[in-house]
Amino acid sequence: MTRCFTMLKPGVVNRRLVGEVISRLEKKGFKLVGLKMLHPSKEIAEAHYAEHKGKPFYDGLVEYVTSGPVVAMVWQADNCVELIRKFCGATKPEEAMPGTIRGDYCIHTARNIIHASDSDASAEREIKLWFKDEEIYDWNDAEAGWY
Ligand code: FUP
Repeated sequence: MTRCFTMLKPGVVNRRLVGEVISRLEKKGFKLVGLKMLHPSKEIAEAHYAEHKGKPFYDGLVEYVTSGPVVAMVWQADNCVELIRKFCGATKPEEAMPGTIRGDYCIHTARNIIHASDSDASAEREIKLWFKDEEIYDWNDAEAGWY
């Protein structure tokens, strides 16, 4: 079992798509082990996107992510990062396949509605950044064998 950090960006909350996106992730079979809504500080947004510091889109990205509440989640599954990245689709909406979250719900890269960790190492770093240990619930999954 591996974990993936995901974040529904402020546009998802504004557009009333929170339930829809979470529902799609749940139906796929990912196990939700952490969930919270918060308005990110500049500090956490900058730490989260540190690898992009200095790039032309960085300031706008931090401004967007701190512009309102986000929904932060931790999902668990075998090959969780790879599966969730596929499920989210390409970073650029014009490259994201229909049927993926980005392919179905956004038009602009800068508003691509969801973040998902891009490796197990990033997932570990991001989960530590956004969640306390006691906010993760590895509940007993009686249905695990059906996915
Ligand atoms: P991803 O891992 O798919 O979220 O993509 P990146 O880490 O490359 O980019 C992080 C975020 O920066 C994207 F979700 C949106 C934003 N971005 C832009 O606004 N313009 C770009 O050209 C690339 C990324």
